[in-house]
Amino acid sequence: MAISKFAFCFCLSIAMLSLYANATEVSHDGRAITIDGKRRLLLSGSIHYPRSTSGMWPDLIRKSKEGGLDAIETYVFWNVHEPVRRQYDFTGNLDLVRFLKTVQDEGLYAVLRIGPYVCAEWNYGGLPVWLHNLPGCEIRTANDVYMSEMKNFTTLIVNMMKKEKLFASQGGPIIIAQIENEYGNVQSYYGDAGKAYMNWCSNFAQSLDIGVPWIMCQQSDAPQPMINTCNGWYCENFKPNNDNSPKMWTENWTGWFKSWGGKDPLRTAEDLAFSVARFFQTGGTFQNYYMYHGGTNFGRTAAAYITTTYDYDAPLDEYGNLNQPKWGHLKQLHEILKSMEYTLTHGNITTIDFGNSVSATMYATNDSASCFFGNANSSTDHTITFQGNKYTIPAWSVSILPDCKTEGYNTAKVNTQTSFKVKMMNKAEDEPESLGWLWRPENIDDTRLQGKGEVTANKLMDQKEVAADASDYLWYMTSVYLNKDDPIWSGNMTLKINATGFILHAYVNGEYLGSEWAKYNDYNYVFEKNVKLNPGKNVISLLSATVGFPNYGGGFEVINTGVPGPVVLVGQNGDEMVIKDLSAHKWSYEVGLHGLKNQLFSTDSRYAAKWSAENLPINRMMTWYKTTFKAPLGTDPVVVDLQGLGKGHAWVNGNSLGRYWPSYLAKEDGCSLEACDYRGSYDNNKCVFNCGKPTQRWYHVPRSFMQDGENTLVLFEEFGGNPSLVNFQTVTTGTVCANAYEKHTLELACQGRPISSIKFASFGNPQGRCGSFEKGSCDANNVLSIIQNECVGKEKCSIDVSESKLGSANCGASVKRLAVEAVC
Ligand SMILES: *[C@@H]1O[C@H](CO)[C@@H](O)[C@H](O)[C@H]1NC(C)=O
Ligand SMILES: *[C@@H]1O[C@H](CO)[C@@H](O)[C@H](O)[C@H]1NC(C)=O
Ligand SMILES: *[C@@H]1O[C@H](CO)[C@@H](O)[C@H](O)[C@H]1NC(C)=O
Ligand SMILES: *[C@@H]1O[C@H](CO)[C@@H](O)[C@H](O)[C@H]1NC(C)=O
Ligand SMILES: *[C@@H]1O[C@H](CO)[C@@H](O)[C@H](O)[C@H]1NC(C)=O
Ligand SMILES: *[C@@H]1O[C@H](CO)[C@@H](O)[C@H](O)[C@H]1NC(C)=O
Ligand SMILES: CC(=O)N[C@H]1CO[C@H](CO)[C@@H](O)[C@@H]1O
Repeated sequence: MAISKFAFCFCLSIAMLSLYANATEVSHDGRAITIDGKRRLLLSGSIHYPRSTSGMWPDLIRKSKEGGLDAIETYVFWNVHEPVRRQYDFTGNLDLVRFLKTVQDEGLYAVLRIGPYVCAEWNYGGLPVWLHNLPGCEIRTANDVYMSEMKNFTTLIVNMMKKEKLFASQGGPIIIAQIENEYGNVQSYYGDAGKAYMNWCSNFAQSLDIGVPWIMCQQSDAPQPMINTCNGWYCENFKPNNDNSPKMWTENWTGWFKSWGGKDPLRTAEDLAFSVARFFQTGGTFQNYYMYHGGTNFGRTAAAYITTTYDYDAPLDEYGNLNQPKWGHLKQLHEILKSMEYTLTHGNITTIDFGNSVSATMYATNDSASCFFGNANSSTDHTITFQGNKYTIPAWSVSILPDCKTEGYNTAKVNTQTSFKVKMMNKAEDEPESLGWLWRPENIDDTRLQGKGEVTANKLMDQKEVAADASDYLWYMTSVYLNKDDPIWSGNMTLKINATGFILHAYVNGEYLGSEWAKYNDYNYVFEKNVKLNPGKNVISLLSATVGFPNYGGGFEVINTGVPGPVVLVGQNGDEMVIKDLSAHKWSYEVGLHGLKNQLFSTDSRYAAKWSAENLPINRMMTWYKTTFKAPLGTDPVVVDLQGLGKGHAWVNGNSLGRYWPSYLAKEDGCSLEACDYRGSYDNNKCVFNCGKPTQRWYHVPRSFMQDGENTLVLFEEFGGNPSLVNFQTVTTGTVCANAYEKHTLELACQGRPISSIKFASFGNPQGRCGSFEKGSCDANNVLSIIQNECVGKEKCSIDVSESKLGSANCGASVKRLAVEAVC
């Protein structure tokens, strides 16, 4: 059966191919992906289209191409495309077809990871929450309801791609597609049904007949012809499960994401380049950066406790600027790897092990040879003798010798400038020093605090079930009648609530009682507070607020959310503790907030006029604020500084900037930037910074959200805060530092602005790091004035690093370098 099915598909793809004049034939052998019969070494980078705006796409893709990428990889985000079952949205930054056409227009290939489970620190892993509420549905396993929905959406996407001729087999950019995602990591949780589901995914994908190879990442048992691929910080030891599958790395984590309360990640350019070079040293031929541009979690797209910024310390920063030196150091690596494409995809591979984690790998064809010298020793530089010559390989680095004689690149020797960004005001003319604010209370007093909702049930319900993720907010409301004879009565009682996942605000009889919340990866918590109740009726109103749903792990889809309970009153009767369980009381539910339903954030809200400038409140919970502003001058990216606010949501001209939470400080300890050593294995706790500061203070306002003249910023402040310090800033390059070794070229650029001065320049063995450079024991005399003459007043300059240009440094035989710090 299976054989005849494959034969059938094969005929169809040939038929399909012949229909398209520009069709590209994509296939593979055990060595590499082949394009029109030619083995290719492919460098790819992830850019998720909903994490930027369509206006940013051409620039992001151009910078990716300039950085040496061949392909852009993206997931497809089901929950934003089908927010309500069978109601679709492919507009604005959800216009997948336009994104892929932009990739094609820039001359790059695309890798489409349809999933449609995508993980990605994306709300609910990209699955629509309504799936959870379909009767009989079990997610990501052999379940007919789920498989039918997954099939429906995946088919829709594939048909859309085919209609627009976007597969390479039709002349389009898509060379590879992915079904499911990292399922191998959780398959055992689903038992035999997991295995059956995985096989079903494979057969289903094949049946879609797209004419390009399918991959399954982190799926060591992927059946042929699916190619199993690797995700991780390092993939040098990965082996595909079939001799006919090339060694492919679908996610090389360029940095890490950030959670509320978490610190800022830094993965050094040296270590990232090392991991890439190791992968190609050990036979890899396809490599994808996760992320190449991370971007922003606009709206409510972030997964549980993930920040609104998704910068990821990627080669392009959140706003689309070059993250230097990472971008440039990788660009140079890509150029040298590309120059070796033929030998790396055809040559015989010979590896010599020198011990102490040092090895040399030669790729040899009949008429050329290329070499990698790898030193995976995290502490010691090593010198090897290879074909009669001596080579020193710094610890935790790879040297690349395209001709096996001359070092063309070493991953630890960064010859690219480091840029430090600064934030500037750039206020438009007549913009006042500080913004003027209007406000409105969120309307809860005569409704929610009275316990009035639209749905009732005699139980506590899961937030997914009641709200289906239509809003962050869900009210849980109940009444409790007490008289003074009640055994619990003591005038001193405790309200105790088991809650999970989110934030809980509790009100009793119209009075605010307190709040409590979960933490990233630590979802269960108990709210416990003394409460004074009245004889007679008492109203308890609980507001549960999501900060995104979990996205990862076996069973993430069924994790309880909201207030699963129990909700109890604990009282004292003499010495006896009395517990009154309210969990099975009649609970009344209301999804969302009045201000959200009435779109107070929208410029044409019918409440637009009903704001007040009087008695502007500070530190008041459940408060709406509004102001107008002019966009900062220039074209640099814009951020809004929300310092002083608590937690909530922000909009500019009705466009969501995402959730904000500047009052959530990153943990105090564990920062180690000063001691950051690129050597040794990276993980997300290494080299972190921003300890004790707001997890996220600045929020991206894409230029396309703003217009000339007046713009409106609306904030919904849930916790209470002070908007008086809020202001708009532009992000621009402030300081650049560069280092280049002798025989290289040092390049400095201020991103479109002139270099205003040179703070430091030394040729010899300068010490320290950017911002605190010092001269070493040897140094050429006139370097500062040479660099000043060449660079000041120019947007960029380049200097050949040699004694003939810079003068003798008197360092003897040791390797010399030029270090410069310039102010933009
Ligand atoms: C998806 O399901 C709807 C019915 O809900 C059906 O009309 C449609 O044809 C299905 N789409 C595909 C591609 O199967
Ligand atoms: C690193 O090199 C040192 C010095 O040669 C050696 O003692 C050590 O065992 C090496 N470590 C590894 C992991 O190879
Ligand atoms: C090398 O030469 C041999 C003999 O001429 C030939 O069979 C082989 O295909 C060549 N290999 C490569 C990689 O060019
Ligand atoms: C590659 O290896 C094959 C098989 O070991 C050998 O026959 C061939 O000569 C080698 N070619 C080169 C260029 O080393
Ligand atoms: C109420 O009870 C709690 C603990 O049960 C106790 O700590 C607190 O002091 C009591 N308050 C009053 C006013 O009795
Ligand atoms: C409520 O939370 C407490 C503290 O984590 C825990 O001991 C208790 O078992 C929870 N109750 C239920 C029913 O989950
Ligand atoms: C899929 C995968 O390799 N996941 C790894 C990602 O990195 C974390 C942290 O280093 C590991 O724990 C995971 O196993």
